[in-house]
Amino acid sequence: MTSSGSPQDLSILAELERKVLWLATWTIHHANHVRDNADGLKVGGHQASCASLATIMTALYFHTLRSQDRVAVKPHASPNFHAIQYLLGRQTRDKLEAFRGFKGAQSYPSRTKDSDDVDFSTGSVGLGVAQTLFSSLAQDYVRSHGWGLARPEGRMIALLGDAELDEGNIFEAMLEGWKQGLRNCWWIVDYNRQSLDAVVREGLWERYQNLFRNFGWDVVLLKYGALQQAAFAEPGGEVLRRWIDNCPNQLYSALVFQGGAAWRKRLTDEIGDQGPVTALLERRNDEELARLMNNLGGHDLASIIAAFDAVNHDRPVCFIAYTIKGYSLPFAGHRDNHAGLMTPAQMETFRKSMNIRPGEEWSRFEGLEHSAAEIEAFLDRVPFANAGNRSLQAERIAAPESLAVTIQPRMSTQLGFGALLNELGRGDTAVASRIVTASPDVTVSTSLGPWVNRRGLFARETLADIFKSERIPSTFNWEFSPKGQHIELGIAEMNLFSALSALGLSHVINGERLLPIGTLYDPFIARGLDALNYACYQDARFILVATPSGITLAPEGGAHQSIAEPLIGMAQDGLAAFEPAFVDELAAILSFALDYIQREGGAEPSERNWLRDETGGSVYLRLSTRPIEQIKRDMTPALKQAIVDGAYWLRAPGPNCQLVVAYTGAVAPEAIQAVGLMAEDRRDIGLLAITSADRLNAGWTAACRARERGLVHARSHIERLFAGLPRHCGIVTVLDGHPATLAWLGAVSGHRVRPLGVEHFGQTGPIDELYRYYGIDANAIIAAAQVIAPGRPIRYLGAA
Ligand SMILES: Cc1ncc(C[n+]2csc(CCOP(=O)(O)OP(=O)(O)O)c2C)c(N)n1
Ligand SMILES: [Mg+2]
Repeated sequence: MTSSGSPQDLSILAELERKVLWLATWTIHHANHVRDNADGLKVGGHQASCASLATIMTALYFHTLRSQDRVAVKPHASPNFHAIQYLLGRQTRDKLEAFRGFKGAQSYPSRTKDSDDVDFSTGSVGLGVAQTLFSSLAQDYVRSHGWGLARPEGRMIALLGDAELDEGNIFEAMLEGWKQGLRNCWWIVDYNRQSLDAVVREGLWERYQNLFRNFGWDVVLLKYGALQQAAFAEPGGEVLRRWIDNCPNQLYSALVFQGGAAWRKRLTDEIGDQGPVTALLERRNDEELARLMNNLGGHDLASIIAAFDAVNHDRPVCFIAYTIKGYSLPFAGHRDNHAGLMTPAQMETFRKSMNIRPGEEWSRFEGLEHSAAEIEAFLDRVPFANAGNRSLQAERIAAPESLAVTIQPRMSTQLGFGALLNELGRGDTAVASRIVTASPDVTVSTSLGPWVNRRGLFARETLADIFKSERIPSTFNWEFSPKGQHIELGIAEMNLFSALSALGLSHVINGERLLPIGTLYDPFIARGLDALNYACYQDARFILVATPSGITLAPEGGAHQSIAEPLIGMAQDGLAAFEPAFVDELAAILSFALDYIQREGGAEPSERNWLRDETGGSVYLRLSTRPIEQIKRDMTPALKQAIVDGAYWLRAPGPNCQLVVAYTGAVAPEAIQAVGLMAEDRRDIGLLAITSADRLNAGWTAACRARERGLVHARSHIERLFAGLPRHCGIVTVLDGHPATLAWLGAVSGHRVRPLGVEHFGQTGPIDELYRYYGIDANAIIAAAQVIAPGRPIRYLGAA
């Protein structure tokens, strides 16, 4: 294929464009009007949004893309994507017929749920866009470390709706991209000047243009199609151009909808008395006039291809392509067209205009002027489709069975994390070389400093540490180099998650395994939560270390206290959450995590804990800055297993157990103290250390499901732990987080539970006072026990 698109190719591309539009709209129509939707719900569709991007996507996929390029497609252009894949023989008719149905082609392109080679999932607008930027940085990271150099560099491309640019995460990403020297990234804005509800403000393109240029991007405006450019060259053409440039978005949309006669009337009224332009208008009939006015840059194949072909550098480029939402469909330009569906009668007219015979709607080459052989031959030459499997793989890196760490008598889990990474950083192991850390301006305060001192900061270009060269004493070595292994991000937590999402897909995108570890303060997970959810949804693999957490961060300030995060850890699909209390537990969990994030396998649950551990996932570690007395013990394989499964008896309950105290995380000393103080007044007390409420809960519900399917012997880890507990014993649970995190424990075997935790926040102070104030100190545990496990008065109540 010639690079600029020969006339022959262009005419085939034009046919393919029509075909893409037909298949996309038909797929939506089929799901709504043909398929039997027993529940009577319209499944909806985005025919207008598809029409808006059909030309650009045709140019991109059938001409411009190379196999190594990766694309995030605007969510509601999903039918276009599936149609293109179908034409390339990579999507099945069955999946299209089941569009938006169970296991059918997905409403929004999905890496994990679609079968037709989706590079990046989309759906929550803005996130796929940022993903391409961070994927480009991830590619640079991989190549700078000398990996994957046998493969050509890919371009990371986002096709985005103009209203997506309302999402702040895009600008956060742009700023970070500028700092990191972004390359090989294209964002193509489908500038149809319509969002879901409305027509967008005037002149946005100019703000975008300035913004992008400010951040070092090239901006290419695709405003006028070839027909318009030719008309502007005619006598009077300049007047027409000026009218177009000055026409408000609302009016342009309305006239597009109304068609040729309305155009003529409006143009004649407004510029018809200005000499040669009258002749220009009169030379065209209504239909031709409408075609001319609809001929915006984003619907002109030749202009689009020429603009794409003209990029001969690796700087980031933003294309602002003027388009019409609903282009060539009956509701083109109508403000309400976002969820608009063509009626069966309109679809019938459209089918005829496409020369498609009834019953041949799905035929790949139906209604085309070129022969099937010509089209096939063309498709065979499409560069994007010609390099085999684009979903890459990478070997697993053997994770160490155990991690070395010197445990001090009193230590916090956060300090333990720093020490563990420091030890990892000291060694010359494969695992250490593949770890890449990232933090949004909290590298030092999350204890990554020692690791960074050993492994350096990453930048494509070496940058010396001036403090060091000036011999100013500093604890930290802040040197940037292409071999550095820490990515220092600005404070935007959204960017941390987008970066983890990109780094965590390196094995499939770059064919090179990375082991990403991101650190941030626990409360700020909420700031990037949608990006975290998005990263998990597309099965990116990473370890998230959140510290400090809870009210235990005490003097750090009330505004920073986190309550809901343990529940997020439980509820977030694809993320295994842990909250260890002791550093040896953390070491066990981290060595598990380094392996777990690399797993991908069958979904069969293990009979041992009923977790689907073989499928792997990402990991969230909720840590604390509170130094607590460490337990001296051997980490036996059985203990390590129990820690990873989610819980173990720190003090096993006796046969007549009246009370169990179950705790998670930094409140371990309070739980231990309370149990000690109650030992004389309640028989056989058990003390349960819970390292992962998430995994305990998941194993339990999975075992319940298994029993309901008839596997009567299925038992989860928590059911085994509770097996010997008498019915009458009470359970007091406690954690520095929302009490619901552990409240469900009572449902496992029918015990009464008093869940303690934090429900309100904001008061700053020392840990002991805050624990007392919020009711998670030893005394609160004893008071709860006194009520839930009645017996003689507990003498130390009030003494703790
Ligand atoms: C985070 C988020 N908020 C809201 C939505 C709902 N939504 C889907 S599309 C859309 C507007 C799309 O407008 P634009 O991006 O311009 O695309 P167009 O349909 O014009 O192609 C909205 C608000 C969403 N998908 N994600
Ligand atoms: Mg739009």
